[in-house]
Amino acid sequence: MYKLYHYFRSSSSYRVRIALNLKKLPCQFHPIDLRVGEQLTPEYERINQQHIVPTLITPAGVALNQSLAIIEYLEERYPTPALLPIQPELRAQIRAFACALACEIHPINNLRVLNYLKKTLHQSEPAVNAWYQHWVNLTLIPLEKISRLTSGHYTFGDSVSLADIVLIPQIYNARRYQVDMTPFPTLNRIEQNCLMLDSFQKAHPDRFA
Ligand SMILES: N[C@@H](CCC(=O)N[C@@H](CS)C(=O)NCC(=O)O)C(=O)O
Repeated sequence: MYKLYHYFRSSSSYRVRIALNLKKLPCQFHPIDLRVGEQLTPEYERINQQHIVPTLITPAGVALNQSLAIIEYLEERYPTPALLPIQPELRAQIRAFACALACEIHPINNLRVLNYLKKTLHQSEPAVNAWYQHWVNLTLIPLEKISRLTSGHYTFGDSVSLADIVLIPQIYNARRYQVDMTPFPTLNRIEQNCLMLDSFQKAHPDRFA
């Protein structure tokens, strides 16, 4: 059985929960409460030296870090249902979409970055929210344009892919920070379609609050 160390509202944890559900892998969930700094304890450091969630422990007891690496591991280990198509060009485009979210937006809007703005640089709540919204919009605007060209029922055609797994948690997070989502009708439509799936519903933060 897999064991996932996660936090309910963490978007990178949410990604892995969706992937585990899509692959139909039973998993035991172990909450790490980021609000009280549980990610900073020496116990957690043994399995995640970066002090961030998620960490997936394999049935053989190996600790895996970094959500995209974990999802790629699951894809290699359990190829069906596939989260990436066979065509190399399409695979690269889907990975690029996922990277735009996971590597451009996420690192600068992460909890520790927002806390640094608040606590160390003494920025006000509205200033921190403006920071968050600015960087989300900068990437969602081009992703809306891309998804108009690539989407069917989901971000790339009619099969759920890595792109959807990364997109849906980011949209959830954007709503939490009051990002106006009305300029992104295609992304909203994809979100609605994904959230009709059991694998996405069961991974939703509300289920773990
Ligand atoms: N690139 C990492 C990001 C992981 C990450 O930053 N997780 C956040 C929650 S979404 C975290 O644990 N933050 C703790 C902190 O900022 O102190 C991944 O994809 O797994």
